[in-house]
Amino acid sequence: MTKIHFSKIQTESKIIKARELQIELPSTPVKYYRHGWQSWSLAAWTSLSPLPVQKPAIFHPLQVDAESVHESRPNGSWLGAVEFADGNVLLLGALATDTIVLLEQDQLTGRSEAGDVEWFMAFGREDVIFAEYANALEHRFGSIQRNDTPRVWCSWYSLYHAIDEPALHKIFDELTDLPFEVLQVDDGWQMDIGDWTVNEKFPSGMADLAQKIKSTGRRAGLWLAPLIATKTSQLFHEHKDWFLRDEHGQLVSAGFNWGQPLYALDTTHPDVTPWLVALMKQVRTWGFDYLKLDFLYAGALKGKRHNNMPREAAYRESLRVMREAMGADAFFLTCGTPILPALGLCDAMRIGPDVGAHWEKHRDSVLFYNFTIPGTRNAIRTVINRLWLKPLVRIDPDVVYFESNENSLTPEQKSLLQDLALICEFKATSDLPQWMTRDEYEHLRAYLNLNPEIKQTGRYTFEIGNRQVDFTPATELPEIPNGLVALWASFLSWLGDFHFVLRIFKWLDDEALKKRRARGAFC
Ligand code: 9PG
Repeated sequence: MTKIHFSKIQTESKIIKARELQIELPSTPVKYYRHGWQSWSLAAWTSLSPLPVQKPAIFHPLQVDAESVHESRPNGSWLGAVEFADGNVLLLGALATDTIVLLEQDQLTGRSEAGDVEWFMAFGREDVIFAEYANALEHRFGSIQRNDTPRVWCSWYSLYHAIDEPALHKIFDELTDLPFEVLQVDDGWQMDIGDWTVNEKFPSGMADLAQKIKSTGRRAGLWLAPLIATKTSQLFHEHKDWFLRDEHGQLVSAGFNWGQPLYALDTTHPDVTPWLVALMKQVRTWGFDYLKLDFLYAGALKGKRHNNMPREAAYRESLRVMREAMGADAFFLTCGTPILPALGLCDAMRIGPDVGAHWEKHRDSVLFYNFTIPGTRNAIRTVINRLWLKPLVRIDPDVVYFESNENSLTPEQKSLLQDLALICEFKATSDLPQWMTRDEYEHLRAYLNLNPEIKQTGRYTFEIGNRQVDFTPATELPEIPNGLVALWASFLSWLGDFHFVLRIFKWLDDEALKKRRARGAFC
Protein backbone atom coordinates (compact mmCIF):
# COMPACT_ATOMS: atom_id res chain seq x y z
CA MET A 1 0.00 0.00 0.00
CA THR A 2 1.42 3.38 -1.07
CA LYS A 3 0.46 6.38 1.09
CA ILE A 4 0.54 9.88 -0.34
CA HIS A 5 0.50 13.09 1.66
CA PHE A 6 -2.02 15.61 0.49
CA SER A 7 0.68 18.33 0.59
CA LYS A 8 2.48 16.47 -2.27
CA ILE A 9 -0.40 17.06 -4.70
CA GLN A 10 -1.62 20.40 -3.42
CA THR A 11 0.43 22.42 -5.87
CA GLU A 12 0.91 20.15 -8.87
CA SER A 13 -0.58 16.96 -10.30
CA LYS A 14 1.26 13.69 -9.87
CA ILE A 15 1.43 10.27 -11.49
CA ILE A 16 2.48 7.37 -9.25
CA LYS A 17 2.71 3.63 -9.86
CA ALA A 18 1.05 1.37 -7.26
CA ARG A 19 -1.34 -1.52 -6.83
CA GLU A 20 -3.07 0.16 -3.93
CA LEU A 21 -2.77 3.80 -3.08
CA GLN A 22 -4.15 6.04 -0.35
CA ILE A 23 -4.36 9.81 -0.10
CA GLU A 24 -4.86 11.22 3.38
CA LEU A 25 -7.37 14.10 3.08
CA PRO A 26 -6.73 17.38 4.90
CA SER A 27 -10.39 17.67 6.02
CA THR A 28 -13.69 15.87 5.56
CA PRO A 29 -15.04 16.60 2.09
CA VAL A 30 -18.61 17.70 1.39
CA LYS A 31 -19.28 15.76 -1.82
CA TYR A 32 -18.11 12.67 -3.66
CA TYR A 33 -17.98 12.15 -7.44
CA ARG A 34 -19.22 8.64 -8.19
CA HIS A 35 -18.30 7.40 -11.61
CA GLY A 36 -20.45 4.45 -12.70
CA TRP A 37 -18.93 1.50 -14.52
CA GLN A 38 -20.63 1.51 -17.91
CA SER A 39 -22.65 3.81 -20.19
CA TRP A 40 -25.89 3.35 -18.29
CA SER A 41 -24.51 3.40 -14.72
CA LEU A 42 -24.97 6.53 -12.62
CA ALA A 43 -22.31 9.26 -12.62
CA ALA A 44 -23.07 11.98 -10.07
CA TRP A 45 -21.81 14.23 -7.30
CA THR A 46 -23.48 12.92 -4.15
CA SER A 47 -23.29 13.35 -0.38
CA LEU A 48 -20.92 11.06 1.53
CA SER A 49 -23.73 8.99 3.07
CA PRO A 50 -24.29 5.50 1.69
CA LEU A 51 -26.80 5.26 -1.16
CA PRO A 52 -29.32 2.40 -1.16
CA VAL A 53 -28.38 -0.51 -3.41
CA GLN A 54 -30.39 0.06 -6.59
CA LYS A 55 -33.17 -2.42 -7.34
CA PRO A 56 -34.14 -4.93 -8.69
CA ALA A 57 -31.03 -7.07 -8.22
CA ILE A 58 -31.71 -9.12 -11.35
CA PHE A 59 -30.62 -6.09 -13.41
CA HIS A 60 -27.32 -5.54 -11.60
CA PRO A 61 -25.09 -7.22 -14.21
CA LEU A 62 -26.53 -5.00 -16.94
CA GLN A 63 -26.81 -1.75 -15.02
CA VAL A 64 -23.86 -1.42 -12.63
CA ASP A 65 -20.59 -3.12 -11.75
CA ALA A 66 -22.03 -6.11 -9.90
CA GLU A 67 -18.66 -6.55 -8.13
CA SER A 68 -18.96 -3.26 -6.22
CA VAL A 69 -22.73 -2.77 -5.97
CA HIS A 70 -22.81 -3.77 -2.27
CA GLU A 71 -19.95 -1.44 -1.29
CA SER A 72 -21.58 1.12 1.01
CA ARG A 73 -18.66 3.58 1.08
CA PRO A 74 -18.68 6.18 -1.71
CA ASN A 75 -16.99 4.53 -4.69
CA GLY A 76 -16.72 4.37 -8.45
CA SER A 77 -14.93 2.77 -11.38
CA TRP A 78 -11.36 3.95 -12.28
CA LEU A 79 -11.71 7.37 -10.69
CA GLY A 80 -13.16 9.26 -7.79
CA ALA A 81 -13.11 12.86 -6.65
CA VAL A 82 -14.00 14.77 -3.51
CA GLU A 83 -15.12 18.36 -3.19
CA PHE A 84 -14.13 20.38 -0.13
CA ALA A 85 -16.10 23.17 1.53
CA ASP A 86 -14.12 25.85 -0.37
CA GLY A 87 -15.12 24.34 -3.74
CA ASN A 88 -11.72 22.83 -4.52
CA VAL A 89 -11.65 19.25 -5.80
CA LEU A 90 -9.21 16.39 -5.33
CA LEU A 91 -9.22 13.80 -8.10
CA LEU A 92 -7.71 10.32 -8.03
CA GLY A 93 -7.95 8.48 -11.34
CA ALA A 94 -6.33 5.36 -12.69
CA LEU A 95 -4.57 5.40 -16.04
CA ALA A 96 -5.41 1.72 -16.41
CA THR A 97 -8.39 -0.62 -16.57
CA ASP A 98 -9.50 -2.97 -13.76
CA THR A 99 -9.31 -0.33 -11.05
CA ILE A 100 -11.67 1.31 -8.55
CA VAL A 101 -11.56 4.31 -6.22
CA LEU A 102 -13.35 4.63 -2.88
CA LEU A 103 -13.54 6.90 0.14
CA GLU A 104 -12.62 5.24 3.44
CA GLN A 105 -13.12 7.70 6.30
CA ASP A 106 -10.80 10.55 5.35
CA GLN A 107 -8.77 8.60 2.85
CA LEU A 108 -9.25 8.42 -0.86
CA THR A 109 -8.15 4.94 -1.93
CA GLY A 110 -7.37 3.48 -5.34
CA ARG A 111 -7.23 -0.29 -5.93
CA SER A 112 -6.15 -2.30 -8.92
CA GLU A 113 -7.14 -5.87 -9.78
CA ALA A 114 -4.28 -6.01 -12.26
CA GLY A 115 -1.07 -5.43 -10.32
CA ASP A 116 0.81 -2.13 -10.31
CA VAL A 117 -0.79 0.58 -12.41
CA GLU A 118 -0.34 4.33 -12.82
CA TRP A 119 -2.52 6.69 -10.80
CA PHE A 120 -3.17 10.33 -11.61
CA MET A 121 -3.74 12.76 -8.73
CA ALA A 122 -4.57 16.45 -8.80
CA PHE A 123 -6.09 19.12 -6.60
CA GLY A 124 -7.71 22.42 -7.57
CA ARG A 125 -10.44 23.63 -9.91
CA GLU A 126 -12.71 20.84 -11.04
CA ASP A 127 -12.65 21.73 -14.74
CA VAL A 128 -8.86 22.11 -14.79
CA ILE A 129 -8.00 18.82 -13.06
CA PHE A 130 -10.55 16.76 -14.99
CA ALA A 131 -9.09 18.17 -18.22
CA GLU A 132 -5.61 17.15 -17.03
CA TYR A 133 -6.84 13.66 -16.22
CA ALA A 134 -8.44 13.36 -19.68
CA ASN A 135 -5.16 14.44 -21.19
CA ALA A 136 -3.23 11.79 -19.23
CA LEU A 137 -5.79 9.16 -20.31
CA GLU A 138 -5.35 10.19 -23.93
CA HIS A 139 -1.63 9.43 -23.69
CA ARG A 140 -2.30 5.90 -22.37
CA PHE A 141 -5.43 4.91 -24.32
CA GLY A 142 -5.32 7.12 -27.40
CA SER A 143 -8.20 9.19 -28.73
CA ILE A 144 -10.04 9.48 -32.01
CA GLN A 145 -10.01 12.02 -34.81
CA ARG A 146 -13.18 13.99 -34.32
CA ASN A 147 -13.49 16.53 -37.08
CA ASP A 148 -17.05 15.56 -37.90
CA THR A 149 -19.96 14.07 -36.01
CA PRO A 150 -22.72 12.52 -38.05
CA ARG A 151 -26.35 13.50 -37.50
CA VAL A 152 -28.24 10.29 -36.89
CA TRP A 153 -31.78 9.02 -37.25
CA CYS A 154 -32.14 5.85 -35.16
CA SER A 155 -35.18 3.56 -35.19
CA TRP A 156 -35.24 2.66 -31.47
CA TYR A 157 -37.04 5.47 -29.64
CA SER A 158 -40.08 5.59 -31.90
CA LEU A 159 -40.83 2.04 -33.02
CA TYR A 160 -38.64 0.10 -30.58
CA HIS A 161 -38.38 -3.50 -31.75
CA ALA A 162 -41.60 -3.21 -33.83
CA ILE A 163 -39.66 -2.41 -37.00
CA ASP A 164 -40.07 -4.12 -40.36
CA GLU A 165 -39.09 -3.59 -43.97
CA PRO A 166 -42.16 -1.67 -45.22
CA ALA A 167 -42.19 0.64 -42.16
CA LEU A 168 -38.49 1.48 -42.41
CA HIS A 169 -38.67 2.01 -46.18
CA LYS A 170 -41.55 4.43 -45.69
CA ILE A 171 -39.64 6.35 -42.98
CA PHE A 172 -36.41 6.48 -44.99
CA ASP A 173 -38.31 7.94 -47.94
CA GLU A 174 -39.99 10.55 -45.78
CA LEU A 175 -36.72 11.61 -44.15
CA THR A 176 -34.98 12.51 -47.41
CA ASP A 177 -35.67 16.18 -46.82
CA LEU A 178 -33.78 16.38 -43.50
CA PRO A 179 -29.99 16.71 -43.06
CA PHE A 180 -29.07 13.33 -41.55
CA GLU A 181 -25.79 11.61 -42.43
CA VAL A 182 -26.78 8.25 -40.92
CA LEU A 183 -29.98 6.21 -40.83
CA GLN A 184 -29.48 3.56 -38.17
CA VAL A 185 -31.53 0.39 -37.83
CA ASP A 186 -31.80 -0.62 -34.18
CA ASP A 187 -32.97 -3.76 -32.33
CA GLY A 188 -35.68 -5.78 -34.10
CA TRP A 189 -34.05 -7.03 -37.34
CA GLN A 190 -32.24 -10.09 -35.93
CA MET A 191 -33.39 -13.71 -35.56
CA ASP A 192 -32.47 -13.83 -31.88
CA ILE A 193 -30.05 -12.36 -29.37
CA GLY A 194 -26.93 -14.26 -30.43
CA ASP A 195 -28.22 -15.07 -33.94
CA TRP A 196 -27.31 -12.04 -36.02
CA THR A 197 -29.13 -13.14 -39.16
CA VAL A 198 -32.15 -11.43 -40.65
CA ASN A 199 -35.67 -12.33 -39.42
CA GLU A 200 -38.90 -12.74 -41.41
CA LYS A 201 -39.87 -9.05 -41.02
CA PHE A 202 -37.17 -8.15 -43.56
CA PRO A 203 -37.90 -10.46 -46.52
CA SER A 204 -35.46 -8.70 -48.87
CA GLY A 205 -32.56 -9.19 -46.46
CA MET A 206 -30.02 -6.94 -44.79
CA ALA A 207 -27.94 -6.09 -47.85
CA ASP A 208 -31.11 -4.76 -49.48
CA LEU A 209 -31.91 -2.68 -46.39
CA ALA A 210 -28.43 -1.14 -46.37
CA GLN A 211 -28.75 -0.47 -50.09
CA LYS A 212 -32.09 1.26 -49.55
CA ILE A 213 -30.46 3.60 -47.01
CA LYS A 214 -27.45 4.28 -49.20
CA SER A 215 -29.74 5.06 -52.14
CA THR A 216 -31.02 8.03 -50.11
CA GLY A 217 -27.44 9.34 -49.86
CA ARG A 218 -26.89 8.38 -46.21
CA ARG A 219 -24.62 5.99 -44.34
CA ALA A 220 -26.28 2.78 -43.24
CA GLY A 221 -26.19 2.13 -39.49
CA LEU A 222 -26.91 -1.12 -37.65
CA TRP A 223 -27.36 -2.14 -34.00
CA LEU A 224 -26.14 -5.44 -32.67
CA ALA A 225 -25.14 -6.90 -29.30
CA PRO A 226 -22.32 -9.28 -30.22
CA LEU A 227 -21.18 -10.26 -26.72
CA ILE A 228 -24.47 -11.59 -25.32
CA ALA A 229 -26.94 -14.34 -26.16
CA THR A 230 -30.15 -15.83 -24.81
CA LYS A 231 -30.70 -19.57 -24.27
CA THR A 232 -33.21 -19.62 -27.14
CA SER A 233 -30.51 -18.71 -29.65
CA GLN A 234 -28.89 -21.20 -31.99
CA LEU A 235 -25.54 -19.81 -30.89
CA PHE A 236 -26.20 -20.93 -27.33
CA HIS A 237 -27.46 -24.37 -28.46
CA GLU A 238 -24.43 -24.98 -30.62
CA HIS A 239 -21.69 -23.46 -28.47
CA LYS A 240 -22.53 -23.75 -24.78
CA ASP A 241 -18.82 -23.93 -24.06
CA TRP A 242 -18.27 -20.41 -25.45
CA PHE A 243 -20.12 -18.80 -22.56
CA LEU A 244 -18.63 -17.26 -19.45
CA ARG A 245 -18.89 -19.36 -16.28
CA ASP A 246 -17.92 -18.78 -12.67
CA GLU A 247 -15.44 -20.82 -10.62
CA HIS A 248 -18.20 -23.39 -9.87
CA GLY A 249 -18.89 -23.93 -13.55
CA GLN A 250 -22.20 -22.04 -13.43
CA LEU A 251 -23.12 -19.70 -16.28
CA VAL A 252 -22.49 -16.05 -15.34
CA SER A 253 -25.63 -13.91 -15.56
CA ALA A 254 -25.43 -10.93 -17.92
CA GLY A 255 -28.78 -9.64 -16.61
CA PHE A 256 -32.29 -9.90 -18.01
CA ASN A 257 -33.89 -8.24 -21.04
CA TRP A 258 -36.28 -9.17 -23.88
CA GLY A 259 -38.14 -11.26 -21.26
CA GLN A 260 -35.16 -13.59 -20.96
CA PRO A 261 -31.98 -14.11 -18.96
CA LEU A 262 -28.83 -13.04 -20.79
CA TYR A 263 -25.46 -14.78 -20.97
CA ALA A 264 -22.01 -13.49 -21.89
CA LEU A 265 -19.52 -14.83 -24.40
CA ASP A 266 -16.04 -15.64 -23.07
CA THR A 267 -14.20 -13.49 -25.60
CA THR A 268 -10.90 -15.21 -24.73
CA HIS A 269 -12.19 -18.58 -25.97
CA PRO A 270 -10.14 -19.36 -29.11
CA ASP A 271 -13.26 -19.98 -31.24
CA VAL A 272 -15.07 -16.82 -30.15
CA THR A 273 -12.57 -14.39 -31.67
CA PRO A 274 -12.94 -15.73 -35.24
CA TRP A 275 -16.72 -15.74 -34.77
CA LEU A 276 -16.66 -12.05 -33.76
CA VAL A 277 -14.37 -11.21 -36.68
CA ALA A 278 -16.67 -13.03 -39.13
CA LEU A 279 -19.72 -11.22 -37.70
CA MET A 280 -18.13 -7.77 -38.13
CA LYS A 281 -17.09 -8.63 -41.68
CA GLN A 282 -20.59 -9.93 -42.43
CA VAL A 283 -22.33 -6.68 -41.45
CA ARG A 284 -19.76 -4.70 -43.43
CA THR A 285 -20.41 -6.94 -46.44
CA TRP A 286 -24.14 -6.24 -46.14
CA GLY A 287 -23.21 -2.57 -46.55
CA PHE A 288 -23.48 -1.15 -43.03
CA ASP A 289 -20.63 1.12 -42.01
CA TYR A 290 -21.99 2.73 -38.84
CA LEU A 291 -22.08 0.08 -36.13
CA LYS A 292 -23.75 0.53 -32.76
CA LEU A 293 -22.44 -2.36 -30.68
CA ASP A 294 -24.53 -2.67 -27.53
CA PHE A 295 -24.67 -4.59 -24.21
CA LEU A 296 -20.88 -4.62 -24.36
CA TYR A 297 -20.44 -4.75 -20.55
CA ALA A 298 -20.98 -8.52 -20.95
CA GLY A 299 -17.39 -8.79 -22.21
CA ALA A 300 -16.07 -7.46 -18.89
CA LEU A 301 -18.14 -9.42 -16.34
CA LYS A 302 -16.33 -11.36 -13.64
CA GLY A 303 -15.83 -15.03 -14.50
CA LYS A 304 -13.37 -17.82 -15.13
CA ARG A 305 -12.04 -17.09 -18.60
CA HIS A 306 -10.33 -19.45 -20.99
CA ASN A 307 -7.40 -17.10 -20.87
CA ASN A 308 -6.96 -15.99 -17.29
CA MET A 309 -6.61 -12.22 -17.60
CA PRO A 310 -8.20 -9.22 -15.85
CA ARG A 311 -11.81 -8.89 -16.99
CA GLU A 312 -11.59 -5.34 -18.40
CA ALA A 313 -8.33 -6.08 -20.17
CA ALA A 314 -10.08 -9.08 -21.80
CA TYR A 315 -12.93 -6.83 -22.86
CA ARG A 316 -10.59 -4.21 -24.32
CA GLU A 317 -8.87 -6.90 -26.35
CA SER A 318 -12.22 -8.05 -27.78
CA LEU A 319 -13.02 -4.46 -28.79
CA ARG A 320 -9.65 -4.19 -30.50
CA VAL A 321 -10.39 -7.36 -32.47
CA MET A 322 -13.86 -6.12 -33.51
CA ARG A 323 -12.54 -2.66 -34.40
CA GLU A 324 -9.87 -4.18 -36.62
CA ALA A 325 -12.36 -6.54 -38.27
CA MET A 326 -14.87 -3.79 -39.08
CA GLY A 327 -12.12 -1.61 -40.55
CA ALA A 328 -10.91 1.90 -39.78
CA ASP A 329 -13.44 3.42 -42.21
CA ALA A 330 -16.42 2.13 -40.22
CA PHE A 331 -17.95 4.41 -37.60
CA PHE A 332 -17.95 2.50 -34.32
CA LEU A 333 -20.37 3.53 -31.53
CA THR A 334 -20.09 1.65 -28.24
CA CYS A 335 -23.13 1.37 -25.94
CA GLY A 336 -23.64 -0.24 -22.54
CA THR A 337 -19.85 -0.16 -22.47
CA PRO A 338 -17.47 0.03 -19.52
CA ILE A 339 -16.03 3.51 -20.11
CA LEU A 340 -12.25 3.40 -19.72
CA PRO A 341 -11.57 0.10 -21.52
CA ALA A 342 -13.24 1.43 -24.69
CA LEU A 343 -11.25 4.67 -24.99
CA GLY A 344 -9.17 4.96 -28.13
CA LEU A 345 -10.93 2.03 -29.82
CA CYS A 346 -14.31 3.51 -30.75
CA ASP A 347 -15.41 6.65 -32.58
CA ALA A 348 -18.29 7.45 -30.25
CA MET A 349 -19.50 6.25 -26.87
CA ARG A 350 -22.89 6.38 -25.14
CA ILE A 351 -22.16 8.05 -21.83
CA GLY A 352 -25.55 7.80 -20.12
CA PRO A 353 -28.70 5.70 -19.76
CA ASP A 354 -31.39 5.60 -22.44
CA VAL A 355 -33.70 8.59 -22.76
CA GLY A 356 -37.44 7.92 -22.86
CA ALA A 357 -40.61 9.72 -23.93
CA HIS A 358 -41.13 10.45 -20.21
CA TRP A 359 -39.14 12.40 -17.60
CA GLU A 360 -38.85 9.78 -14.82
CA LYS A 361 -40.88 7.06 -13.13
CA HIS A 362 -41.65 7.28 -9.41
CA ARG A 363 -41.27 3.53 -8.96
CA ASP A 364 -37.80 3.41 -10.51
CA SER A 365 -36.30 6.60 -9.06
CA VAL A 366 -37.92 6.93 -5.64
CA LEU A 367 -38.67 3.32 -4.69
CA PHE A 368 -35.94 1.41 -6.51
CA TYR A 369 -33.31 4.20 -6.36
CA ASN A 370 -32.48 3.11 -9.88
CA PHE A 371 -31.09 5.90 -12.12
CA THR A 372 -29.94 3.52 -14.83
CA ILE A 373 -33.34 2.64 -16.16
CA PRO A 374 -34.43 4.38 -19.40
CA GLY A 375 -35.83 7.87 -18.74
CA THR A 376 -34.89 11.37 -19.88
CA ARG A 377 -33.95 12.70 -16.44
CA ASN A 378 -31.67 9.72 -15.80
CA ALA A 379 -29.97 10.27 -19.14
CA ILE A 380 -29.41 13.99 -18.52
CA ARG A 381 -28.11 13.43 -14.97
CA THR A 382 -25.35 11.03 -15.92
CA VAL A 383 -24.39 12.68 -19.22
CA ILE A 384 -23.94 16.12 -17.64
CA ASN A 385 -21.56 14.49 -15.14
CA ARG A 386 -19.48 12.85 -17.87
CA LEU A 387 -18.79 15.79 -20.15
CA TRP A 388 -15.11 15.65 -19.15
CA LEU A 389 -14.78 12.68 -21.56
CA LYS A 390 -15.39 14.93 -24.57
CA PRO A 391 -11.73 15.49 -25.52
CA LEU A 392 -11.26 11.70 -25.72
CA VAL A 393 -14.18 10.43 -27.79
CA ARG A 394 -17.40 11.64 -29.41
CA ILE A 395 -19.87 11.54 -26.54
CA ASP A 396 -23.38 10.30 -27.33
CA PRO A 397 -26.08 11.58 -24.94
CA ASP A 398 -28.73 9.49 -26.77
CA VAL A 399 -31.51 10.89 -28.96
CA VAL A 400 -33.52 14.10 -28.55
CA TYR A 401 -37.24 14.54 -29.17
CA PHE A 402 -39.27 17.10 -31.08
CA GLU A 403 -42.65 15.43 -31.50
CA SER A 404 -45.34 15.65 -28.82
CA ASN A 405 -47.78 13.09 -30.20
CA GLU A 406 -46.28 10.07 -28.44
CA ASN A 407 -44.30 11.95 -25.83
CA SER A 408 -45.08 13.21 -22.34
CA LEU A 409 -42.01 15.46 -21.91
CA THR A 410 -42.81 19.15 -21.39
CA PRO A 411 -41.37 21.64 -23.92
CA GLU A 412 -38.84 22.68 -21.23
CA GLN A 413 -37.70 19.10 -20.66
CA LYS A 414 -37.35 18.47 -24.40
CA SER A 415 -35.40 21.65 -24.77
CA LEU A 416 -33.03 20.73 -21.91
CA LEU A 417 -32.32 17.42 -23.65
CA GLN A 418 -31.77 19.18 -26.98
CA ASP A 419 -29.37 21.63 -25.32
CA LEU A 420 -27.41 18.79 -23.76
CA ALA A 421 -26.95 17.20 -27.19
CA LEU A 422 -25.73 20.56 -28.54
CA ILE A 423 -23.12 20.63 -25.75
CA CYS A 424 -22.09 17.05 -26.60
CA GLU A 425 -22.11 17.97 -30.31
CA PHE A 426 -23.94 14.73 -31.05
CA LYS A 427 -27.33 15.12 -32.73
CA ALA A 428 -29.67 12.17 -33.06
CA THR A 429 -33.41 11.57 -33.03
CA SER A 430 -35.91 8.77 -33.60
CA ASP A 431 -38.89 11.03 -34.26
CA LEU A 432 -41.16 9.90 -37.09
CA PRO A 433 -42.04 12.49 -39.71
CA GLN A 434 -45.73 11.52 -39.53
CA TRP A 435 -45.84 12.12 -35.77
CA MET A 436 -44.52 15.66 -36.07
CA THR A 437 -46.52 18.80 -36.68
CA ARG A 438 -45.21 21.12 -39.42
CA ASP A 439 -43.69 23.32 -36.69
CA GLU A 440 -41.98 20.42 -34.95
CA TYR A 441 -40.58 19.21 -38.26
CA GLU A 442 -39.17 22.64 -39.07
CA HIS A 443 -37.82 22.90 -35.52
CA LEU A 444 -35.97 19.60 -36.02
CA ARG A 445 -34.55 20.80 -39.34
CA ALA A 446 -33.33 24.08 -37.80
CA TYR A 447 -31.82 22.17 -34.87
CA LEU A 448 -29.89 19.81 -37.13
CA ASN A 449 -28.35 22.85 -38.81
CA LEU A 450 -27.59 24.67 -35.56
CA ASN A 451 -24.02 25.28 -34.42
CA PRO A 452 -24.19 27.73 -31.52
CA GLU A 453 -21.31 29.02 -29.47
CA ILE A 454 -21.24 27.29 -26.09
CA LYS A 455 -19.56 28.34 -22.87
CA GLN A 456 -19.62 26.43 -19.61
CA THR A 457 -20.19 28.85 -16.72
CA GLY A 458 -20.46 26.40 -13.79
CA ARG A 459 -20.66 22.69 -13.02
CA TYR A 460 -24.15 22.44 -14.53
CA THR A 461 -24.64 25.86 -16.16
CA PHE A 462 -23.97 26.90 -19.74
CA GLU A 463 -24.33 29.81 -22.11
CA ILE A 464 -25.69 28.49 -25.39
CA GLY A 465 -25.79 31.25 -27.99
CA ASN A 466 -27.25 34.02 -25.86
CA ARG A 467 -29.32 31.75 -23.59
CA GLN A 468 -28.43 30.68 -20.05
CA VAL A 469 -29.16 27.00 -19.47
CA ASP A 470 -29.10 25.35 -16.04
CA PHE A 471 -29.18 21.56 -15.74
CA THR A 472 -29.04 21.52 -11.92
CA PRO A 473 -32.68 20.55 -11.32
CA ALA A 474 -32.24 17.42 -13.46
CA THR A 475 -29.20 16.29 -11.46
CA GLU A 476 -30.71 16.07 -7.99
CA LEU A 477 -31.34 12.64 -6.43
CA PRO A 478 -34.54 11.86 -4.50
CA GLU A 479 -34.66 11.34 -0.74
CA ILE A 480 -33.67 7.88 0.41
CA PRO A 481 -36.85 5.87 1.11
CA ASN A 482 -37.44 4.81 4.71
CA GLY A 483 -40.15 3.27 6.91
CA LEU A 484 -43.18 1.89 5.10
CA VAL A 485 -42.05 3.26 1.75
CA ALA A 486 -38.76 1.31 2.04
CA LEU A 487 -40.69 -1.83 2.95
CA TRP A 488 -43.00 -1.40 -0.05
CA ALA A 489 -39.95 -0.84 -2.27
CA SER A 490 -38.32 -4.06 -1.02
CA PHE A 491 -41.51 -6.01 -1.66
CA LEU A 492 -41.88 -4.64 -5.20
CA SER A 493 -38.26 -5.30 -6.07
CA TRP A 494 -38.51 -8.83 -4.63
CA LEU A 495 -41.36 -9.36 -7.12
CA GLY A 496 -39.24 -7.77 -9.84
CA ASP A 497 -36.59 -10.47 -9.46
CA PHE A 498 -39.03 -13.17 -10.72
CA HIS A 499 -38.79 -13.93 -14.40
CA PHE A 500 -42.56 -14.37 -14.77
CA VAL A 501 -43.20 -10.88 -13.34
CA LEU A 502 -40.74 -9.34 -15.78
CA ARG A 503 -42.41 -11.32 -18.59
CA ILE A 504 -45.80 -9.86 -17.64
CA PHE A 505 -44.27 -6.37 -17.85
CA LYS A 506 -42.78 -7.22 -21.23
CA TRP A 507 -46.18 -8.43 -22.45
CA LEU A 508 -47.77 -5.16 -21.32
CA ASP A 509 -45.02 -3.15 -23.04
CA ASP A 510 -45.46 -5.14 -26.24
CA GLU A 511 -49.22 -4.52 -26.23
CA ALA A 512 -48.64 -0.78 -25.75
CA LEU A 513 -46.09 -0.86 -28.57
CA LYS A 514 -48.58 -2.48 -30.96
CA LYS A 515 -50.99 0.40 -30.37
CA ARG A 516 -48.23 2.95 -30.75
CA ARG A 517 -47.21 1.41 -34.06
CA ALA A 518 -50.81 1.45 -35.26
CA ARG A 519 -50.98 5.17 -34.47
CA GLY A 520 -47.89 5.55 -36.63
CA ALA A 521 -50.08 4.44 -39.55
CA PHE A 522 -47.94 1.42 -40.38
CA CYS A 523 -50.74 -1.14 -40.25
C1 9PG B 1 -32.22 -1.95 -27.90
C2 9PG B 1 -31.78 -0.86 -26.94
C3 9PG B 1 -31.34 0.43 -27.67
C4 9PG B 1 -30.77 1.41 -26.66
C5 9PG B 1 -29.66 0.76 -25.85
C6 9PG B 1 -30.18 -0.49 -25.16
O1 9PG B 1 -31.22 -0.99 -18.05
N1 9PG B 1 -31.81 -1.65 -18.92
O2 9PG B 1 -32.60 -2.57 -18.61
C7 9PG B 1 -31.64 -1.31 -20.30
C8 9PG B 1 -32.25 -2.04 -21.31
C9 9PG B 1 -32.08 -1.69 -22.63
C10 9PG B 1 -31.29 -0.60 -22.95
C11 9PG B 1 -30.68 0.11 -21.96
C12 9PG B 1 -30.84 -0.23 -20.62
O3 9PG B 1 -31.20 -0.16 -24.26
O4 9PG B 1 -29.11 1.65 -24.91
O5 9PG B 1 -30.30 2.57 -27.32
O6 9PG B 1 -30.38 0.13 -28.65
O7 9PG B 1 -30.72 -1.39 -26.14
O8 9PG B 1 -32.67 -3.07 -27.23
